[in-house]
Amino acid sequence: MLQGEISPMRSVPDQIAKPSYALTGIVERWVEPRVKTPEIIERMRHAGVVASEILTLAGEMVRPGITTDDIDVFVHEATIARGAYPSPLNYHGYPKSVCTSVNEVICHGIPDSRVLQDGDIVNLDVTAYIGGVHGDTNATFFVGDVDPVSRNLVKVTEECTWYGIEAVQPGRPISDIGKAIEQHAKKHKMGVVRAFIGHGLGEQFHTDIQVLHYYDESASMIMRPGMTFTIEPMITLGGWQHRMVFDDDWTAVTADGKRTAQFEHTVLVTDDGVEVLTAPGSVTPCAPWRR
Ligand code: HM4
Ligand code: CO
Ligand code: CO
Repeated sequence: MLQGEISPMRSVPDQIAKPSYALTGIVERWVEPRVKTPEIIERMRHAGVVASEILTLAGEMVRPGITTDDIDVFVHEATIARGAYPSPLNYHGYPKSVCTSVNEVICHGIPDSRVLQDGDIVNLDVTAYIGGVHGDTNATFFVGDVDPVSRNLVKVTEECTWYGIEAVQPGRPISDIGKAIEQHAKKHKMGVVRAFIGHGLGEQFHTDIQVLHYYDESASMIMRPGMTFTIEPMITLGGWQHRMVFDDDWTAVTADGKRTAQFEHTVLVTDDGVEVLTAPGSVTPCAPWRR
Protein backbone atom coordinates (compact mmCIF):
# COMPACT_ATOMS: atom_id res chain seq x y z
CA MET A 1 0.00 0.00 0.00
CA LEU A 2 1.30 3.41 -0.95
CA GLN A 3 0.64 6.06 1.64
CA GLY A 4 0.16 9.66 0.63
CA GLU A 5 0.56 12.97 2.40
CA ILE A 6 -1.74 13.81 5.31
CA SER A 7 -3.05 17.37 5.15
CA PRO A 8 -3.32 19.56 8.30
CA MET A 9 -6.13 18.93 10.81
CA ARG A 10 -9.36 20.75 9.93
CA SER A 11 -11.24 22.98 12.36
CA VAL A 12 -14.84 22.80 13.57
CA PRO A 13 -16.84 26.01 14.21
CA ASP A 14 -17.21 27.20 17.84
CA GLN A 15 -21.00 26.84 17.83
CA ILE A 16 -20.83 23.06 17.32
CA ALA A 17 -20.93 21.12 20.62
CA LYS A 18 -17.79 19.02 20.96
CA PRO A 19 -16.76 16.00 23.00
CA SER A 20 -13.96 16.80 25.49
CA TYR A 21 -11.21 15.08 23.45
CA ALA A 22 -11.85 17.47 20.54
CA LEU A 23 -9.66 20.09 22.21
CA THR A 24 -7.08 17.90 23.93
CA GLY A 25 -6.83 14.68 21.95
CA ILE A 26 -7.11 12.90 25.29
CA VAL A 27 -10.02 10.46 25.67
CA GLU A 28 -11.58 10.79 29.12
CA ARG A 29 -13.45 7.69 30.17
CA TRP A 30 -16.22 7.50 32.77
CA VAL A 31 -18.76 4.92 33.85
CA GLU A 32 -21.75 5.17 31.52
CA PRO A 33 -24.84 3.04 32.13
CA ARG A 34 -25.07 0.20 29.62
CA VAL A 35 -28.85 0.46 29.57
CA LYS A 36 -29.79 3.86 28.17
CA THR A 37 -32.73 6.03 29.25
CA PRO A 38 -35.56 6.58 26.73
CA GLU A 39 -34.40 10.19 26.44
CA ILE A 40 -30.82 9.20 25.49
CA ILE A 41 -32.17 6.56 23.10
CA GLU A 42 -34.18 9.23 21.30
CA ARG A 43 -31.04 11.34 20.89
CA MET A 44 -29.12 8.27 19.66
CA ARG A 45 -31.79 7.63 17.02
CA HIS A 46 -31.13 11.12 15.70
CA ALA A 47 -27.31 10.70 15.77
CA GLY A 48 -27.74 7.40 13.93
CA VAL A 49 -29.81 9.01 11.17
CA VAL A 50 -27.28 11.84 10.77
CA ALA A 51 -24.33 9.41 10.52
CA SER A 52 -26.11 7.18 8.01
CA GLU A 53 -27.08 10.16 5.79
CA ILE A 54 -23.47 11.34 5.69
CA LEU A 55 -22.21 7.83 4.92
CA THR A 56 -24.65 7.42 2.03
CA LEU A 57 -23.65 10.76 0.50
CA ALA A 58 -19.93 10.08 0.97
CA GLY A 59 -20.36 6.71 -0.72
CA GLU A 60 -21.93 8.41 -3.73
CA MET A 61 -18.73 10.38 -4.37
CA VAL A 62 -16.51 7.27 -4.48
CA ARG A 63 -15.04 6.87 -7.99
CA PRO A 64 -11.60 6.43 -9.61
CA GLY A 65 -9.48 9.60 -9.48
CA ILE A 66 -10.59 11.13 -6.18
CA THR A 67 -8.39 11.05 -3.09
CA THR A 68 -9.35 9.79 0.36
CA ASP A 69 -8.60 13.37 1.50
CA ASP A 70 -11.40 14.57 -0.85
CA ILE A 71 -13.74 12.19 0.99
CA ASP A 72 -12.55 13.53 4.34
CA VAL A 73 -13.25 17.13 3.27
CA PHE A 74 -16.77 16.12 2.22
CA VAL A 75 -17.51 14.18 5.43
CA HIS A 76 -16.10 16.99 7.57
CA GLU A 77 -18.25 19.66 5.88
CA ALA A 78 -21.38 17.48 5.68
CA THR A 79 -21.10 16.67 9.39
CA ILE A 80 -20.71 20.32 10.40
CA ALA A 81 -23.56 21.31 8.05
CA ARG A 82 -25.85 19.06 10.14
CA GLY A 83 -24.72 20.68 13.41
CA ALA A 84 -22.67 17.63 14.37
CA TYR A 85 -19.05 17.00 15.33
CA PRO A 86 -17.11 14.34 13.33
CA SER A 87 -16.30 11.96 16.21
CA PRO A 88 -13.00 10.55 14.88
CA LEU A 89 -11.39 14.02 14.70
CA ASN A 90 -8.68 14.24 17.42
CA TYR A 91 -9.99 11.09 19.15
CA HIS A 92 -6.77 9.85 20.75
CA GLY A 93 -5.11 12.26 18.31
CA TYR A 94 -6.68 10.73 15.18
CA PRO A 95 -6.04 13.46 12.57
CA LYS A 96 -9.12 13.21 10.29
CA SER A 97 -12.95 13.24 10.33
CA VAL A 98 -13.53 9.80 8.79
CA CYS A 99 -11.65 6.52 8.42
CA THR A 100 -10.95 5.46 4.81
CA SER A 101 -9.65 1.89 4.54
CA VAL A 102 -8.59 0.70 1.07
CA ASN A 103 -8.18 -2.96 -0.07
CA GLU A 104 -5.94 -4.76 2.48
CA VAL A 105 -6.45 -2.03 5.11
CA ILE A 106 -8.66 -3.51 7.83
CA CYS A 107 -9.68 -0.30 9.60
CA HIS A 108 -8.64 3.18 10.79
CA GLY A 109 -7.06 4.12 7.45
CA ILE A 110 -6.19 7.83 7.54
CA PRO A 111 -7.41 9.94 4.59
CA ASP A 112 -4.49 11.27 2.56
CA SER A 113 -3.46 12.37 -0.96
CA ARG A 114 -3.67 8.79 -2.29
CA VAL A 115 -5.82 8.56 -5.42
CA LEU A 116 -8.48 5.82 -5.54
CA GLN A 117 -7.86 3.45 -8.46
CA ASP A 118 -10.33 1.59 -10.66
CA GLY A 119 -10.84 -1.83 -9.01
CA ASP A 120 -10.18 -0.72 -5.41
CA ILE A 121 -12.61 -1.30 -2.57
CA VAL A 122 -12.83 1.37 0.14
CA ASN A 123 -14.53 1.36 3.53
CA LEU A 124 -15.82 4.69 4.84
CA ASP A 125 -16.41 4.77 8.61
CA VAL A 126 -18.54 7.74 9.69
CA THR A 127 -19.33 8.70 13.28
CA ALA A 128 -21.35 11.81 14.17
CA TYR A 129 -21.64 13.41 17.63
CA ILE A 130 -24.85 15.39 18.00
CA GLY A 131 -27.19 15.94 20.94
CA GLY A 132 -24.40 14.73 23.21
CA VAL A 133 -24.27 11.20 21.74
CA HIS A 134 -22.52 9.31 18.95
CA GLY A 135 -23.93 7.43 15.94
CA ASP A 136 -21.43 5.10 14.22
CA THR A 137 -21.80 3.36 10.84
CA ASN A 138 -19.62 2.21 7.98
CA ALA A 139 -19.82 0.51 4.59
CA THR A 140 -17.48 -0.73 1.88
CA PHE A 141 -17.83 0.81 -1.60
CA PHE A 142 -16.59 -0.19 -5.06
CA VAL A 143 -14.22 2.09 -6.97
CA GLY A 144 -15.20 1.63 -10.63
CA ASP A 145 -15.08 -1.96 -11.90
CA VAL A 146 -14.19 -4.41 -9.15
CA ASP A 147 -13.23 -8.07 -9.70
CA PRO A 148 -15.79 -10.79 -8.85
CA VAL A 149 -13.83 -12.21 -5.89
CA SER A 150 -13.68 -8.80 -4.19
CA ARG A 151 -17.35 -8.16 -5.00
CA ASN A 152 -18.22 -11.44 -3.31
CA LEU A 153 -16.10 -10.48 -0.26
CA VAL A 154 -18.10 -7.26 0.09
CA LYS A 155 -21.44 -9.08 -0.33
CA VAL A 156 -20.59 -11.77 2.24
CA THR A 157 -19.29 -9.12 4.67
CA GLU A 158 -22.57 -7.19 4.50
CA GLU A 159 -24.43 -10.45 5.05
CA CYS A 160 -22.20 -11.19 8.08
CA THR A 161 -23.13 -7.82 9.60
CA TRP A 162 -26.84 -8.53 9.16
CA TYR A 163 -26.58 -12.08 10.52
CA GLY A 164 -24.92 -10.49 13.56
CA ILE A 165 -27.74 -7.94 13.86
CA GLU A 166 -30.39 -10.67 13.59
CA ALA A 167 -28.72 -12.54 16.47
CA VAL A 168 -29.46 -9.64 18.87
CA GLN A 169 -32.09 -10.80 21.38
CA PRO A 170 -32.69 -9.62 24.96
CA GLY A 171 -31.79 -12.32 27.48
CA ARG A 172 -29.22 -13.94 25.17
CA PRO A 173 -25.42 -13.79 25.62
CA ILE A 174 -23.59 -11.30 23.40
CA SER A 175 -21.48 -14.23 22.08
CA ASP A 176 -24.49 -15.13 19.88
CA ILE A 177 -23.49 -12.25 17.61
CA GLY A 178 -19.97 -13.49 16.91
CA LYS A 179 -21.24 -17.04 16.53
CA ALA A 180 -23.61 -16.01 13.73
CA ILE A 181 -20.98 -13.90 11.98
CA GLU A 182 -18.23 -16.51 12.17
CA GLN A 183 -20.53 -19.25 10.90
CA HIS A 184 -21.37 -17.29 7.74
CA ALA A 185 -17.74 -16.27 7.11
CA LYS A 186 -16.53 -19.86 7.55
CA LYS A 187 -19.13 -21.12 5.08
CA HIS A 188 -17.48 -18.85 2.48
CA LYS A 189 -13.91 -19.75 3.62
CA MET A 190 -13.26 -16.18 4.72
CA GLY A 191 -11.40 -14.91 7.78
CA VAL A 192 -12.79 -12.89 10.71
CA VAL A 193 -10.43 -10.23 12.11
CA ARG A 194 -10.03 -10.65 15.87
CA ALA A 195 -8.12 -7.58 17.03
CA PHE A 196 -10.87 -5.03 16.33
CA ILE A 197 -14.30 -5.45 17.82
CA GLY A 198 -17.70 -3.81 18.10
CA HIS A 199 -18.22 -1.52 21.09
CA GLY A 200 -20.79 0.04 23.34
CA LEU A 201 -21.46 3.72 22.61
CA GLY A 202 -23.67 6.59 23.74
CA GLU A 203 -22.32 9.75 25.33
CA GLN A 204 -18.90 8.18 24.73
CA PHE A 205 -17.63 6.96 21.35
CA HIS A 206 -16.40 3.68 22.87
CA THR A 207 -17.70 2.20 26.13
CA ASP A 208 -16.94 -1.06 27.91
CA ILE A 209 -19.37 -3.34 26.04
CA GLN A 210 -17.30 -5.62 23.77
CA VAL A 211 -18.82 -7.21 20.67
CA LEU A 212 -16.58 -9.97 19.34
CA HIS A 213 -17.18 -10.90 15.70
CA TYR A 214 -16.04 -14.51 16.25
CA TYR A 215 -17.32 -17.06 18.72
CA ASP A 216 -15.86 -16.99 22.23
CA GLU A 217 -17.91 -18.55 25.01
CA SER A 218 -16.34 -16.16 27.54
CA ALA A 219 -18.35 -13.30 25.94
CA SER A 220 -21.13 -14.10 28.39
CA MET A 221 -22.64 -10.63 28.96
CA ILE A 222 -26.41 -10.88 28.61
CA MET A 223 -28.03 -8.46 26.18
CA ARG A 224 -30.65 -6.26 27.92
CA PRO A 225 -33.28 -3.92 26.44
CA GLY A 226 -31.84 -0.38 26.23
CA MET A 227 -28.24 -1.43 25.53
CA THR A 228 -26.61 0.25 22.52
CA PHE A 229 -23.53 -1.03 20.70
CA THR A 230 -22.04 -1.47 17.25
CA ILE A 231 -21.70 -4.60 15.14
CA GLU A 232 -18.85 -4.13 12.65
CA PRO A 233 -17.23 -7.33 11.39
CA MET A 234 -14.04 -7.10 9.32
CA ILE A 235 -13.96 -10.10 6.96
CA THR A 236 -10.93 -11.12 4.86
CA LEU A 237 -10.12 -13.22 1.80
CA GLY A 238 -7.36 -14.84 3.90
CA GLY A 239 -6.52 -15.12 7.59
CA TRP A 240 -7.66 -13.18 10.66
CA GLN A 241 -4.18 -11.91 11.58
CA HIS A 242 -3.41 -8.20 11.33
CA ARG A 243 -0.35 -5.94 11.38
CA MET A 244 -0.04 -2.28 12.20
CA VAL A 245 1.50 -0.17 9.44
CA PHE A 246 5.04 0.89 10.33
CA ASP A 247 5.36 4.57 11.32
CA ASP A 248 1.61 4.97 11.81
CA ASP A 249 -0.20 4.18 15.04
CA TRP A 250 -3.56 3.80 13.32
CA THR A 251 -3.61 1.87 10.03
CA ALA A 252 -4.22 -1.87 10.46
CA VAL A 253 -3.64 -4.18 7.48
CA THR A 254 -4.09 -7.90 6.92
CA ALA A 255 -0.89 -9.82 7.75
CA ASP A 256 -1.17 -11.79 4.49
CA GLY A 257 -1.95 -8.73 2.33
CA LYS A 258 -5.34 -10.11 1.24
CA ARG A 259 -8.31 -7.78 0.82
CA THR A 260 -10.75 -7.13 3.65
CA ALA A 261 -14.19 -5.50 3.90
CA GLN A 262 -16.40 -4.17 6.70
CA PHE A 263 -19.96 -2.99 7.36
CA GLU A 264 -21.07 -1.39 10.63
CA HIS A 265 -24.34 -0.44 12.30
CA THR A 266 -25.25 1.00 15.68
CA VAL A 267 -27.99 -1.12 17.25
CA LEU A 268 -30.37 -0.88 20.22
CA VAL A 269 -31.52 -4.00 22.07
CA THR A 270 -35.31 -3.76 22.31
CA ASP A 271 -37.88 -5.69 24.42
CA ASP A 272 -38.33 -8.21 21.61
CA GLY A 273 -35.25 -7.97 19.38
CA VAL A 274 -33.24 -5.18 17.82
CA GLU A 275 -33.60 -1.70 16.34
CA VAL A 276 -30.89 -0.57 13.90
CA LEU A 277 -30.29 3.07 14.76
CA THR A 278 -28.15 3.69 11.65
CA ALA A 279 -30.62 1.99 9.27
CA PRO A 280 -33.97 3.34 10.43
CA GLY A 281 -36.93 1.50 8.97
CA SER A 282 -34.94 -1.69 8.38
CA VAL A 283 -36.97 -4.81 9.07
CA THR A 284 -35.39 -7.51 11.24
CA PRO A 285 -35.22 -10.43 11.34
CA CYS A 286 -34.87 -10.14 7.61
CA ALA A 287 -31.81 -8.46 6.12
CA PRO A 288 -32.26 -6.25 3.02
CA TRP A 289 -31.12 -8.84 0.44
CA ARG A 290 -33.50 -11.45 1.84
CA ARG A 291 -36.69 -9.32 1.70
S1 HM4 B 1 -10.49 6.24 16.60
N1 HM4 B 1 -12.02 5.44 14.80
N2 HM4 B 1 -11.85 3.89 16.55
N3 HM4 B 1 -12.60 1.40 17.29
N4 HM4 B 1 -11.28 2.61 20.47
C1 HM4 B 1 -10.71 7.24 15.28
C2 HM4 B 1 -11.56 6.66 14.42
C3 HM4 B 1 -11.52 5.06 15.97
C4 HM4 B 1 -11.41 3.45 17.75
C5 HM4 B 1 -11.96 2.16 18.22
C6 HM4 B 1 -13.16 0.23 17.65
C7 HM4 B 1 -13.11 -0.22 18.96
C8 HM4 B 1 -12.47 0.55 19.93
C9 HM4 B 1 -11.90 1.76 19.56
C10 HM4 B 1 -11.23 2.54 21.82
C11 HM4 B 1 -10.32 3.79 23.76
C12 HM4 B 1 -9.44 2.66 24.27
C13 HM4 B 1 -9.59 5.11 23.88
C14 HM4 B 1 -11.63 3.85 24.53
O1 HM4 B 1 -10.62 4.07 18.43
O2 HM4 B 1 -11.73 1.66 22.51
O3 HM4 B 1 -10.55 3.62 22.34
CO1 CO C 1 -17.31 3.16 12.92
CO1 CO D 1 -17.42 1.57 15.60
